Amino acid sequence: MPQIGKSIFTLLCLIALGLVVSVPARADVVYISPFVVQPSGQGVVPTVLTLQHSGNNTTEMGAVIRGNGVDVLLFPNPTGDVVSGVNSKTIQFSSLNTSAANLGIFLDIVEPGNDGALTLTSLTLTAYTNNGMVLDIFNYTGGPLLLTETPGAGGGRSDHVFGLTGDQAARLQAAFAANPDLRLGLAASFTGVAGGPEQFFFGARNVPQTPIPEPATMILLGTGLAGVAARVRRRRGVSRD
Ligand SMILES: [Ca+2]
Ligand SMILES: [Ca+2]
Repeated sequence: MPQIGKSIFTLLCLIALGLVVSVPARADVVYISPFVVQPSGQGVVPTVLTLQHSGNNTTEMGAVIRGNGVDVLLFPNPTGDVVSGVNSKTIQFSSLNTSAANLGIFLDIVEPGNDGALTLTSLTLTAYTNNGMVLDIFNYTGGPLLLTETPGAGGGRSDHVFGLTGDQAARLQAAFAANPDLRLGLAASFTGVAGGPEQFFFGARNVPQTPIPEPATMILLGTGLAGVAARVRRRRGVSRD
């Protein structure tokens, strides 16, 4: 697609995201911290958006929105970065069993490139009714954010988490109280992408993180287990030698 056409298409997508109704976008989504949850694959966590860059393209962008009672995928990139099916779908807020204040937008990076990092350039959480009316829009406006994948992780393990500011969480909670069918959609974009797919899923932020053993710890752990096994064998008078 020519550059001008791409720009217009991107603009149309942004209009579809933010200007369908006159809800002003605000700086409401904030980066919280690294956060490791594992497993975090399909069917285990409520995945909302999965992006996969194409070929040598180093950007990833796309969105899943709600319209007329069905989910709609938006592909601002002509390469089509949104992975369809269960990988990208709006999520009913009630199914998350968490408060808006405790809502986590988890990111599972898969970035096997040299730097193991990518840069998040935008992130927008949108609340809809089930039939697609926009209730509220929450934007990350913190500027380009360099994010590194948890070493040795790959897919199926989240790396970072975002959340809502306190006052905006209260807005979402109020919208949910008034609209029990409230659904959440997501839009995101990255640069510096060499791998993928990148997966976003929702969850509670007050869950325990998955401990990631350091390599040295794992060696010690292995040695310790071998020692325990040897003692057990001696105690039982069993020898495999
Ligand atoms: Ca990961
Ligand atoms: Ca990278």
